[in-house]
Amino acid sequence: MTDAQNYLGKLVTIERYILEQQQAFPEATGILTNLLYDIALAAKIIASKTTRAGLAEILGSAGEENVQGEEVQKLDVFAQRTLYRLNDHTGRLAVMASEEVEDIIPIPDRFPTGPYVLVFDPLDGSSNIDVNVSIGTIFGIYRRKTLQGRGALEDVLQPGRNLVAAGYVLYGASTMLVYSTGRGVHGFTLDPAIGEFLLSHPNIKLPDKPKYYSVNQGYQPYWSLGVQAYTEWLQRDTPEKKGLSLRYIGSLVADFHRNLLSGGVFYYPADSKDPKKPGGKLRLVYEAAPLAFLVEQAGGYASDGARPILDIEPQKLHQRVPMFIGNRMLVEKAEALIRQHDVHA
Ligand code: AHM
Ligand code: MG
Repeated sequence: MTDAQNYLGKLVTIERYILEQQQAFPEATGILTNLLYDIALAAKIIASKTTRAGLAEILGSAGEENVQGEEVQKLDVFAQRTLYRLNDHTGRLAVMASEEVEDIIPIPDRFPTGPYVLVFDPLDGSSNIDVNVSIGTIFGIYRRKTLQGRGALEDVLQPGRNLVAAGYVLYGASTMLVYSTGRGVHGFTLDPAIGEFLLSHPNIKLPDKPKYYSVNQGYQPYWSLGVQAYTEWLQRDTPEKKGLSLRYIGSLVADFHRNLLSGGVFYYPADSKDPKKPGGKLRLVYEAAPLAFLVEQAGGYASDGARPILDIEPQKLHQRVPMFIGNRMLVEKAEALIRQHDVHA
């Protein structure tokens, strides 16, 4: 019986599912399991705030404070603080790093450290927050490399291949948490009535027949010849596939999630529009590597146009990287056309 059949029609909470997965590893300490619970809890807290996002200013009496006397926080700041506060004192982490924070985030001296490293983008798709369009949280978990003490930069600067778990939370029409610990990709939908994430998408695999390509086509004039040729190839019927439809939300998590379920490719290539950002827009550590881990677990592939995202050793915390991610056949075609048109251009 497949995993999916096994769980069909059953009410399975994320807690129970993670615990059952852990039981396959008798040597597991439970630390990773608890870390995943903490992230699920953070997701619920952030989700409850996102559904009230537009109300903050109305409820706030003087603009700066809401009715409870709390400062009205921007959602991304709130998400950052929530993830930090739930994880700084648990003894499970050596260090954290966030897209919102310039340096690594140490565990305060008064708390114990643990064996794992948490990297996250607390609220991705910031341009969509104010217009009530889906946004997301992305996270990755590594084992620490340093042997003792507070974690260091080298614990964070690991290639995606070393990830032990990764996932995202999508705050959309419903809230979903999708994660992998290297044994398939599993999706849970939050039932707000009972406050539980319930298993809704066990063992997600990319469909064989892709439907969508997702890219900010507004930058087309600034793309390389290879990326232009690739886009044109995606649009046409070819022996490998039917021509794909364009869908672009501008929230990485939402665009990735849709393509994961429907098949397709998302790309954010380098472009010549902003000379300050020659390497694309997305961040290797917080965005590209965790999603690359997930896509491989779902049978797909992620590349920077030349090599697997998962093989890239980050040199800097906030390093940007071009990214092509989705069905393997589609991403390999991007590599081929870039090789053909750009490499010796
Ligand atoms: P952010 O981290 O500032 O939110 O930026 C990342 C977002 C991604 O969610 C999305 O894929 C991309 O930026 C969209 O960028 P653009 O508006 O250039 O298409
Ligand atoms: Mg981001």
